[in-house]
Amino acid sequence: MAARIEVLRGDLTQQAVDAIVNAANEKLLGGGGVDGAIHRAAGPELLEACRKLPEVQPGVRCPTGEARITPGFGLRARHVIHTVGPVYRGRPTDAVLLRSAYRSALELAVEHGLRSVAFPAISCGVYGYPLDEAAAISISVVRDRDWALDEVRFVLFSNDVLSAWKRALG
Ligand code: AR6
Repeated sequence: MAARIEVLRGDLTQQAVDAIVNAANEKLLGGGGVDGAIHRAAGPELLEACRKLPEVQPGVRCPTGEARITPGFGLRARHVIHTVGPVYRGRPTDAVLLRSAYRSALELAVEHGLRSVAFPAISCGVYGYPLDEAAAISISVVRDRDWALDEVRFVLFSNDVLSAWKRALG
Protein backbone atom coordinates (compact mmCIF):
# COMPACT_ATOMS: atom_id res chain seq x y z
CA MET A 1 0.00 0.00 0.00
CA ALA A 2 1.29 3.45 -0.87
CA ALA A 3 2.47 5.74 1.93
CA ARG A 4 -0.19 8.11 3.23
CA ILE A 5 0.74 11.77 2.64
CA GLU A 6 -0.14 14.30 5.36
CA VAL A 7 0.38 18.04 5.05
CA LEU A 8 0.07 20.32 8.07
CA ARG A 9 1.24 23.58 9.53
CA GLY A 10 3.45 23.05 12.57
CA ASP A 11 6.84 22.67 14.17
CA LEU A 12 8.90 19.81 12.77
CA THR A 13 10.90 19.46 16.00
CA GLN A 14 7.75 18.40 17.91
CA GLN A 15 6.74 15.52 15.61
CA ALA A 16 6.48 12.03 17.10
CA VAL A 17 7.53 10.03 14.04
CA ASP A 18 10.25 7.48 13.32
CA ALA A 19 12.38 10.18 11.67
CA ILE A 20 12.26 13.89 11.04
CA VAL A 21 14.26 15.15 8.08
CA ASN A 22 16.67 18.03 8.56
CA ALA A 23 17.23 20.61 5.80
CA ALA A 24 20.95 20.70 6.50
CA ASN A 25 24.06 21.89 4.68
CA GLU A 26 27.01 19.83 3.45
CA LYS A 27 29.06 20.37 6.60
CA LEU A 28 26.32 18.80 8.76
CA LEU A 29 27.36 20.80 11.82
CA GLY A 30 24.15 22.76 12.37
CA GLY A 31 23.04 26.15 11.12
CA GLY A 32 20.01 28.43 11.15
CA GLY A 33 16.39 27.77 10.20
CA VAL A 34 14.96 24.33 10.81
CA ASP A 35 18.50 22.92 11.20
CA GLY A 36 19.16 25.19 14.18
CA ALA A 37 15.77 24.38 15.69
CA ILE A 38 16.39 20.62 15.39
CA HIS A 39 19.81 20.87 17.04
CA ARG A 40 18.41 22.95 19.90
CA ALA A 41 15.55 20.52 20.48
CA ALA A 42 17.72 17.39 20.17
CA GLY A 43 20.52 18.66 22.42
CA PRO A 44 24.32 18.65 22.03
CA GLU A 45 24.57 14.91 21.42
CA LEU A 46 23.17 15.47 17.93
CA LEU A 47 26.12 17.67 16.98
CA GLU A 48 28.51 15.07 18.41
CA ALA A 49 26.85 12.35 16.30
CA CYS A 50 27.09 14.55 13.19
CA ARG A 51 30.79 15.21 13.81
CA LYS A 52 31.39 11.45 13.84
CA LEU A 53 29.97 11.03 10.34
CA PRO A 54 32.91 10.70 7.92
CA GLU A 55 33.92 13.55 5.65
CA VAL A 56 33.74 12.58 1.99
CA GLN A 57 35.71 15.70 1.02
CA PRO A 58 37.30 18.22 3.39
CA GLY A 59 34.40 19.77 5.34
CA VAL A 60 31.74 17.80 3.45
CA ARG A 61 29.85 15.09 5.36
CA CYS A 62 26.80 15.03 3.11
CA PRO A 63 27.01 16.24 -0.50
CA THR A 64 23.99 18.10 -1.88
CA GLY A 65 21.26 15.64 -2.86
CA GLU A 66 22.40 12.93 -0.40
CA ALA A 67 21.26 12.00 3.13
CA ARG A 68 22.70 10.70 6.41
CA ILE A 69 21.00 9.31 9.53
CA THR A 70 21.62 9.86 13.26
CA PRO A 71 19.63 9.16 16.41
CA GLY A 72 17.12 11.80 17.50
CA PHE A 73 18.46 12.11 21.09
CA GLY A 74 16.19 14.61 22.94
CA LEU A 75 13.61 14.74 20.15
CA ARG A 76 10.32 12.88 20.15
CA ALA A 77 11.44 11.46 16.79
CA ARG A 78 13.70 8.42 17.13
CA HIS A 79 15.98 9.50 14.27
CA VAL A 80 17.06 12.51 12.29
CA ILE A 81 17.68 12.05 8.58
CA HIS A 82 19.88 14.91 7.44
CA THR A 83 19.57 15.82 3.80
CA VAL A 84 20.98 18.71 1.80
CA GLY A 85 18.90 20.50 -0.79
CA PRO A 86 20.35 22.83 -3.43
CA VAL A 87 20.78 26.58 -3.18
CA TYR A 88 18.26 27.75 -5.80
CA ARG A 89 19.96 29.28 -8.83
CA GLY A 90 17.27 28.82 -11.51
CA ARG A 91 19.17 26.04 -13.31
CA PRO A 92 17.90 22.62 -14.43
CA THR A 93 20.19 20.91 -11.90
CA ASP A 94 18.26 22.54 -9.03
CA ALA A 95 15.27 20.25 -9.55
CA VAL A 96 17.50 17.19 -10.01
CA LEU A 97 19.22 17.89 -6.70
CA LEU A 98 16.03 18.69 -4.78
CA ARG A 99 14.41 15.52 -6.08
CA SER A 100 17.51 13.58 -5.05
CA ALA A 101 17.47 15.12 -1.54
CA TYR A 102 13.88 13.92 -0.97
CA ARG A 103 14.49 10.53 -2.56
CA SER A 104 17.72 9.89 -0.60
CA ALA A 105 15.96 10.68 2.67
CA LEU A 106 13.09 8.28 1.88
CA GLU A 107 15.49 5.54 0.78
CA LEU A 108 17.45 5.85 4.01
CA ALA A 109 14.24 5.63 6.04
CA VAL A 110 13.21 2.44 4.23
CA GLU A 111 16.70 0.91 4.58
CA HIS A 112 16.45 1.43 8.34
CA GLY A 113 13.01 -0.11 8.58
CA LEU A 114 11.33 3.16 9.57
CA ARG A 115 7.60 3.60 8.90
CA SER A 116 6.89 7.32 9.39
CA VAL A 117 8.91 10.30 8.17
CA ALA A 118 8.27 14.04 8.54
CA PHE A 119 9.82 16.60 6.20
CA PRO A 120 10.20 20.38 6.26
CA ALA A 121 10.14 22.42 3.03
CA ILE A 122 13.71 21.58 2.03
CA SER A 123 15.57 24.46 0.33
CA CYS A 124 12.57 26.81 0.74
CA GLY A 125 14.14 29.04 3.40
CA VAL A 126 17.58 30.61 3.03
CA TYR A 127 18.26 28.42 -0.02
CA GLY A 128 15.50 30.31 -1.88
CA TYR A 129 13.66 27.55 -3.79
CA PRO A 130 10.30 28.70 -5.27
CA LEU A 131 7.54 27.16 -3.13
CA ASP A 132 5.25 25.74 -5.81
CA GLU A 133 8.08 24.06 -7.69
CA ALA A 134 9.55 22.62 -4.51
CA ALA A 135 6.16 21.37 -3.34
CA ALA A 136 5.45 19.66 -6.68
CA ILE A 137 8.85 17.95 -6.61
CA SER A 138 8.40 16.67 -3.05
CA ILE A 139 4.96 15.20 -3.72
CA SER A 140 6.03 13.60 -7.01
CA VAL A 141 8.98 11.86 -5.33
CA VAL A 142 6.64 10.31 -2.76
CA ARG A 143 4.13 9.26 -5.43
CA ASP A 144 6.86 7.99 -7.73
CA ARG A 145 7.30 4.66 -5.91
CA ASP A 146 5.50 2.27 -3.65
CA TRP A 147 7.63 3.22 -0.62
CA ALA A 148 7.54 0.72 2.26
CA LEU A 149 6.32 3.46 4.62
CA ASP A 150 3.03 4.11 6.41
CA GLU A 151 3.19 7.90 6.44
CA VAL A 152 5.10 10.75 4.87
CA ARG A 153 4.27 14.00 6.65
CA PHE A 154 5.12 17.52 5.47
CA VAL A 155 5.30 19.91 8.40
CA LEU A 156 5.23 23.46 7.12
CA PHE A 157 6.07 26.47 9.21
CA SER A 158 3.93 29.18 7.62
CA ASN A 159 0.66 29.57 5.72
CA ASP A 160 2.25 30.42 2.35
CA VAL A 161 4.32 27.25 2.46
CA LEU A 162 1.34 25.19 3.62
CA SER A 163 -0.76 26.57 0.73
CA ALA A 164 1.89 25.60 -1.82
CA TRP A 165 1.96 22.02 -0.50
CA LYS A 166 -1.84 21.81 -0.51
CA ARG A 167 -1.88 22.94 -4.15
CA ALA A 168 0.73 20.32 -5.03
CA LEU A 169 -1.32 17.59 -3.35
CA GLY A 170 -4.24 18.50 -5.59
N1 AR6 B 1 9.53 23.38 11.68
C1 AR6 B 1 9.18 23.30 10.37
N2 AR6 B 1 9.69 24.12 9.43
C2 AR6 B 1 10.59 25.06 9.84
C3 AR6 B 1 11.01 25.19 11.18
C4 AR6 B 1 10.43 24.30 12.12
N3 AR6 B 1 10.76 24.33 13.42
N4 AR6 B 1 11.91 26.22 11.25
C5 AR6 B 1 12.04 26.71 9.99
N5 AR6 B 1 11.25 26.01 9.14
P1 AR6 B 1 15.68 26.62 6.05
P2 AR6 B 1 16.99 25.61 3.58
C6 AR6 B 1 11.04 26.17 7.69
O1 AR6 B 1 16.22 27.96 5.82
O2 AR6 B 1 16.33 26.64 2.75
C7 AR6 B 1 20.32 26.25 7.51
O3 AR6 B 1 21.14 27.24 8.04
C8 AR6 B 1 11.39 27.47 7.03
O4 AR6 B 1 10.38 28.44 7.27
O5 AR6 B 1 15.70 26.05 7.41
O6 AR6 B 1 17.03 24.18 3.09
C9 AR6 B 1 21.07 24.99 7.14
O7 AR6 B 1 22.16 24.75 8.01
C10 AR6 B 1 11.44 27.04 5.56
O8 AR6 B 1 10.13 26.99 5.01
O9 AR6 B 1 16.40 25.50 5.09
C11 AR6 B 1 21.55 25.29 5.75
O10 AR6 B 1 22.76 26.03 5.74
C12 AR6 B 1 11.99 25.61 5.64
O11 AR6 B 1 11.88 25.24 7.02
C13 AR6 B 1 20.43 26.11 5.17
O12 AR6 B 1 19.77 26.72 6.28
C14 AR6 B 1 13.44 25.46 5.20
O13 AR6 B 1 14.17 26.64 5.51
C15 AR6 B 1 19.41 25.27 4.43
O14 AR6 B 1 18.47 26.10 3.82
